[in-house]
Amino acid sequence: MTDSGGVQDKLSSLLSEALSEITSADDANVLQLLKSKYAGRKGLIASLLKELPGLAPDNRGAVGEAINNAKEAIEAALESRSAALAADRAKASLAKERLDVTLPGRFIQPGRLHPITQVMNEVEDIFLGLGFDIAEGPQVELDRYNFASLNIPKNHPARDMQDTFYFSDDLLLRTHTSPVQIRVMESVKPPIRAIAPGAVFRRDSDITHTPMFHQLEGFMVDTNISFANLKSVLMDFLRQLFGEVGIRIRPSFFPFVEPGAEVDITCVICSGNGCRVCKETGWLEILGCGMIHPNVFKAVNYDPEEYTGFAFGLGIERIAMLKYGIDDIRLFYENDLRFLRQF
Ligand code: 2U9
Repeated sequence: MTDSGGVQDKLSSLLSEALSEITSADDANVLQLLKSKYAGRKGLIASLLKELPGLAPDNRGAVGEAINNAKEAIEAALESRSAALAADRAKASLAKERLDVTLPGRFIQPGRLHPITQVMNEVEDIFLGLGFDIAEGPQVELDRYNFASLNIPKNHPARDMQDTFYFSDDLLLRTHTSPVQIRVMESVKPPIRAIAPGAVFRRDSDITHTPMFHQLEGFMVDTNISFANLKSVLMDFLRQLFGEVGIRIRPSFFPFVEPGAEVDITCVICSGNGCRVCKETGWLEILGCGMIHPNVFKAVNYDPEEYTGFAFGLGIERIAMLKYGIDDIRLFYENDLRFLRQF
């Protein structure tokens, strides 16, 4: 027979030990361990309860009740200590992670379109307004589209290894966007009114040439298209792009047009008085153009007796340089943000 006084003594020392350990616990893991040490299924309270059957029957009720009270006291202490620790943690993190909602936000530098893209878009918009469609084609081209169909014979200097990037005898990087127009004419019948904007490639590099640059070519084909139509479209375009400038048209030669011409505007830098940019002439060459050569029509199976058409081409970088007074084309491709942010 176990002595009930002995169990009571054990219980009261267990309780005071538990309460003192719980009040001095300073982290949630320690509390968890204390919970299983005292109040768990195999804890000290449970092992005291196992001693009940050994007590005199008269004492069992009172001792059992005392043990249950002690268990409840321990559980209440665990709970209140756990709440106190949680409150301490919240207070500490509030003190450490302070958020000042009145601070100004960080400025994010907005992106912008590259100046060449801006000028390209501006030129495209003018021609869209004149009723032209936009056509595109591959940058890696066949000799046939880039040269042969454009009346550029085998021995023409434009085919020279010094100008063209070749992959093989037959395959090259397009040197102009003219092959796009050949592809358009092969796929549809006139009337056609389209522009071909895009990157082109030539083996050339100095302050006015980069190996990759952008062209915008345009053409119009129908019955009875004349040089007067060409002149009117180009004058309209140049007035929209540059305002009320002087315009002159000079004869010139390109293998894919006949007659061919070049168009000048009065120098935008010196207003025609003569300066370094216009080489003292007062004029700036702005684009090339002409009436599409009958041999080009024959190459796409158009009857040159039935159809006529005009074509023109301009370099976007050159337009951008004149528009913004930039004297070195390479600035466009150095990705210096101090330069690019100005546009
Ligand atoms: C087809 C028929 C004719 C397009 C033309 C020019 C004249 C011209 C230059 C401008 C500056 C090239 O970028 S640049 O160096 N282009 O002077 N382009 S006529 O003539 C065509 C095109 C396609 C089927």
